[in-house]
Amino acid sequence: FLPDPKAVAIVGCPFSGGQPKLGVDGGPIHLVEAGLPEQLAELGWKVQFDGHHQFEDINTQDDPPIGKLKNPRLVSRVCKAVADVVGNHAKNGQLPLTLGGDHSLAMGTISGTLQKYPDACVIWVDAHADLNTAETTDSGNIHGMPVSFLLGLGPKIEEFSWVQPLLKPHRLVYIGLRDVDVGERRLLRENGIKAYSMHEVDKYGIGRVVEMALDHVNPGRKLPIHLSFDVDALDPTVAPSTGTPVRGGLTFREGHYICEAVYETGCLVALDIMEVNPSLEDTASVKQTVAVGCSLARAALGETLL
Ligand code: B3U
Ligand code: MN
Ligand code: MN
Repeated sequence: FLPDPKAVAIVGCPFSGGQPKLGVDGGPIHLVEAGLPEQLAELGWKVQFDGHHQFEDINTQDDPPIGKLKNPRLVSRVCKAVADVVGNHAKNGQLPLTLGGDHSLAMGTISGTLQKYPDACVIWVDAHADLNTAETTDSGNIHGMPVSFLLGLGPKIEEFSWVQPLLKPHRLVYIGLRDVDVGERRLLRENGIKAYSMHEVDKYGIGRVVEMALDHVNPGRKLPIHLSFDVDALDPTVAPSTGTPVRGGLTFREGHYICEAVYETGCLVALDIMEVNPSLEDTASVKQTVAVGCSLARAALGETLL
């Protein structure tokens, strides 16, 4: 099932409609300007990057909330477009690398991956579970909800009817959680979704946690893997420029170890690097966060293994 040996397609998604803070749409632009395409080429990848994705403009006046959901039409249409772009790259035998932008985009990227690889599993690295439904969400920010759409949890919303609930709870695993809402905890429990929080990272170490996570979603290491990495999984001292930093996160090495171990399986078919926000914090912090985003991507594409 593996993509053409070493062909990656960078999907730049300057999009911020899934959350309220300005600037996260600058993430992909900074990651590319920092030289990510060239860095991947240097690792021996054939890199396709045709410029950042252009999204249709939907005026906020024309996009009132549906229930609590904010910018629902905009988020839905953008994610649908991203699903098709990612799906087409996958069908082409390329590994889509999506640069966010906010994490609502993963509703699109994972839908795209599942078009080509219906049995793919998902490793979701994040401080948050992003599992709220239209019922459980407090904030109404859709970047806190993409996983529930992919799993088909919660009330059906006409606007999002294009999202096929193809992800099965036992094909999803979380690493890095430490800020999970009450409703999300219930959903994790009720659906038997495996999650390795920072507590487990401390208890077992990152090596054991990644092994257990892989054993859970991908027992024989035969299934395709979609790795969706929210940089807020990292400690704010490591990745400060992100919309919702939470202290007590992954170290630089723990984050990279996850990427390396996933690369090592030979099963990686799609990668997201999300929630880099270059308009938050000082210049040095932005530079550091962008550099970390690039090096996570390189680690997942084989840089650190000799
Ligand atoms: N769970 C909260 C907070 C949140 C989720 N994802 C991020 N923040 N980045 C929510 O809004 O759903
Ligand atoms: Mn997230
Ligand atoms: Mn997060």
